[in-house]
Amino acid sequence: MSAQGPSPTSTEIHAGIEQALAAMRTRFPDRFAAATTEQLLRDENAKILGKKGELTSILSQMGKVPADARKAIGESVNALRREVEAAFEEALKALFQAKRKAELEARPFDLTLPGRVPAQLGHRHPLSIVREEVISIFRGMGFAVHDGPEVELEENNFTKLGFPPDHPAVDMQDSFWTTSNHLLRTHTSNIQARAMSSRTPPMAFIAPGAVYRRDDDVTHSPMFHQLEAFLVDENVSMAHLKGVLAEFAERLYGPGTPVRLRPSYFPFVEPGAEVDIGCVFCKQPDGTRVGCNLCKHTGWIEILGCGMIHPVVFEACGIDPEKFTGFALGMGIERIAMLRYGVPDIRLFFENDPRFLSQF
Ligand code: 2U9
Repeated sequence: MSAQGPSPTSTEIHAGIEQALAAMRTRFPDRFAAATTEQLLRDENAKILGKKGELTSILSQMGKVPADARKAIGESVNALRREVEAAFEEALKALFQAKRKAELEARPFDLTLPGRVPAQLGHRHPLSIVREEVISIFRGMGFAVHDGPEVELEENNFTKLGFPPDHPAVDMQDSFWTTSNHLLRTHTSNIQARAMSSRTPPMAFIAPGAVYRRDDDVTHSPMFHQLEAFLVDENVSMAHLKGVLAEFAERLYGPGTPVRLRPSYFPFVEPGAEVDIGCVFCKQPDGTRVGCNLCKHTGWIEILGCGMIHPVVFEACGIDPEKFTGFALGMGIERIAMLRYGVPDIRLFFENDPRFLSQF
């Protein structure tokens, strides 16, 4: 017999535990509600669920409970634990929301402030704009688009195009040689030389790309871009060439743009011609051209060169010149862009100065 009276029976212990659990269940919502900061809430949670918490101490009495009652108590304890955990998460969320609300109310948004201007968006380079426009015009006429290497054999760049070895363009001084027989292509005609050497006509394609020449002044850059058009079939005549030129001029510069051909010499064509269009800068509403600085007061502007492919070129590329004829034309993309936008110096295209590029 102890001084405190008889020790409780296991049934009494069981009842006592259930009572303690019931008391905790009614109290913990108020305890969480009274915690006004995250730390207070966490402390309160630890007092219930922590290692030395109330629920843990209740569990420590389980040893004194008869085995057949342990299952029921275990279930009650686990149920209460889940309720407390859920209530803790709820209370934590409510605290965060209240804190955010207080922050927003303390620093209200000023809806009258101007929005932040997004970083300036980039756009295509003026040369890309013009190149894509020219490509799309030729694609519309049924020409395919072909590519080729920028470092090329002398054979494909000069020999097959009928350049004699002593032609000034073949000279060391005028081209960028990488080895004794390789150079940076001086025109995109290497693409045509390759196409003719590996395939048989008919063929109609354009060859756009970068080309390299030892030149550097306001209208010449050591690297610039060409676009050549090329068509080979039986019975192709200069009339087909003129038809393509007229269509091209109208699509690029507007309906009714006049075109004229002036005889000229290029080693890979015969006959060869330079093509002018009626000046787009001094054209009057009645269609007459009064002359301006850009057309040097002639009313005409040169835009490209062209001609009928020389039989010698066909022979050098293994195509029968008795059976096939064809035309070719070539233009400098920079020149077309300079005329289009009134750019006075070709070097501006390659300096990447935002003050220049942002104008397009
Ligand atoms: C092959 C046969 C013929 C392409 C042609 C031109 C005339 C021409 C210049 C325009 C300005 C070069 O960029 S530029 O300096 N080009 O005048 N190009 S005929 O003739 C060819 C091409 C390939 C096999």
